[in-house]
Amino acid sequence: MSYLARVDPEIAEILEKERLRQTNGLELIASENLVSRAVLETTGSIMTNKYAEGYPGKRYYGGCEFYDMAENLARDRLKQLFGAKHANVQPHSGTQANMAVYFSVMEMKDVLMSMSLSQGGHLSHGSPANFSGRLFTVKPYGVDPETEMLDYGQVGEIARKEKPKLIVCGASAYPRTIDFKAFAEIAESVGAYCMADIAHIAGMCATGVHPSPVNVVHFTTTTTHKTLRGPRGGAIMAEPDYAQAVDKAVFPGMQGGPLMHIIAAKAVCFKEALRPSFRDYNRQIVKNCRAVAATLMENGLRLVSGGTDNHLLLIDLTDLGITGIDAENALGRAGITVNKNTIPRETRSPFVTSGLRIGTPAVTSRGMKEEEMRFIGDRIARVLKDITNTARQAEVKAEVQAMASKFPIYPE
Ligand code: DSN
Repeated sequence: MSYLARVDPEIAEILEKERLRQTNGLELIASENLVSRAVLETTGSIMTNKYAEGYPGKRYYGGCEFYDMAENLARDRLKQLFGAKHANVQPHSGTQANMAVYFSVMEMKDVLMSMSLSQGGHLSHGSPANFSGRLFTVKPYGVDPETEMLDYGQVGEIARKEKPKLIVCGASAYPRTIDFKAFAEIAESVGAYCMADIAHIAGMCATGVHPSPVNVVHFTTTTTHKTLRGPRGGAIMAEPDYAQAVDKAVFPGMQGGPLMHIIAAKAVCFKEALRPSFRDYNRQIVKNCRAVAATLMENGLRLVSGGTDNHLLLIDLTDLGITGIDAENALGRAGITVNKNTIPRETRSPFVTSGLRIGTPAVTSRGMKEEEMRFIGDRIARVLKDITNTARQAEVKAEVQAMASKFPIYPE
């Protein structure tokens, strides 16, 4: 830090402000987490200095011998973690992992079937605003309007009608268990490829806390920075028949030089995820999310689908008469970071929304348990029920800071 402070005091000051924000507040964004010191150290290491286009043993630059060792470790550990037969750790992000799978087996205009963004899917699953929606013919499925859960019978019907080339399963705002076997069977019955995007639930899939799609579907994509607690990035696991196509789609198809400091940090993350304690950690994420959910419901708030099976929950703000954007801002003033989110049967734009998404990976990484989750659920309800009360928001912010200070992000 002393170098940075001397070279660029403005950025040093921003980093310090952000350190304080993370330390004093509660990060409840479902897709975020806090990396270990070892991952942080590797991410900021000299491994950032080199180009390594290509793959281990087949690079387009000299001097890659240690980069090869790091990438091989990352690939082997990812395979071990999920029991996968082939792994590619080069995608810079989850979206790029998805893009590589699409390009490995699809042509432009082919039919892509996926969960629509407004019902819990992801931008890269075919949103018209994203490359995936512009290049492919997208046929969406959603959740059942009554249960707000996936209806596999309905997914099968859409698949039989639309005859997709690829079915995507996986979501970024779905609080329930996903039946990957059901998706694989539907895909098989219509001769489609099946890809599971487990970006949100990868840590749970790796540890058996959620069923894993690896070796069930043809392709599994993920990010490494959510429940896996690694650096920001993506990865792909594929059945051996598609290994070469996937590797070619990533490089040279879609990316140039891999981010080797990130790949080395992915290797560290996978090693940490192979420890038995990582299963306990993922179990605690779910227990914590259930505790927040129970507290919110006891306070009269409605949750989409009536609860959660995983690391996230969605609050339907309709009955409170407030919008997602106003709720996000009010909680932000109270030191609680969340994001507005569309909910099933949404009537508002994605910039306004009628819902809030809340997740427990980051607070669980700080060592918080059910007692703290009840505190969090209670304070969220207090703020949301009187959203214009800025004095209450200030009061909650002080309480949040006092509670958070007992759970340092990087204890000495
Ligand atoms: N943007 C991420 C999320 O918040 O779910 C997914 O990539």
